[in-house]
Amino acid sequence: MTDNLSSGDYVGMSFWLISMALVAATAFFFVERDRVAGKWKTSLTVSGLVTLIAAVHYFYMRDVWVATGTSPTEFRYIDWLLTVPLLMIEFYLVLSAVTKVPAGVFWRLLIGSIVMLGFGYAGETGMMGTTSAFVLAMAGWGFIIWEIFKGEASQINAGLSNANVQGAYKAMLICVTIGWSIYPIGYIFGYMLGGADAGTLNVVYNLADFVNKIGFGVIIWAAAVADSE
Ligand SMILES: *C/C=C(C)/C=C/C=C(C)/C=C/C1=C(C)CCCC1(C)C
Repeated sequence: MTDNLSSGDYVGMSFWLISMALVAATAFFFVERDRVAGKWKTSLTVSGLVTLIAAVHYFYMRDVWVATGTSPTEFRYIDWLLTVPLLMIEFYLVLSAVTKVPAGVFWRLLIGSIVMLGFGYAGETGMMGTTSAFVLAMAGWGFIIWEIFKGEASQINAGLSNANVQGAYKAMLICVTIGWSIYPIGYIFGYMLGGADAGTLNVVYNLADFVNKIGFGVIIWAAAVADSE
């Protein structure tokens, strides 16, 4: 696909902007890894992997959009299927930087993610009714939120004596509740309320990825730097 970005294609431009921001963020997280204490290095590596995986998907998604003007749903969900579990691992890693965390925390967050994304995909591709798929995907997301607000992860965090980790945990929690809510809002407008155009849906998803992949990594980076000094 070699079609060019045309001057009025703002959706295509948003794909382009986000992909470049993801490339820059990847370089940043990998280089900054040198600056933080050993226990934080894996967290920064994972942040860089999230933005790297997303950057590559964004190159393909942009091509699909520019060439066809349709939603690159398959690439988007393959990206989410890889990056969302990696973001969930971050909760485990950030807590593990300062204490022992049982693997169950990670498994519950992973299961919630897979339920959320599996039903989201089924709804977006017409394998299921859009409303029933939405309800089930919301349940998966609710399960994640429950784990980090009230479940074992939150109890471990409450028991810590490290203000940097707790600050990062709180900011990550806000990301997963407020930042992530942009996706179901996009879905509602895209598929439920009579259906918005594909362009609106993609701009919303692109903006959400910017916040929740780069912003999420920056939160962890800031805590890691503060805790290493
Ligand atoms: C980097 C990509 C991220 C953080 C993607 C997150 C995606 C979601 C939180 C999607 C959630 C959805 C619902 C809660 C219900 C409707 C279907 C989805 C999949 C859009």
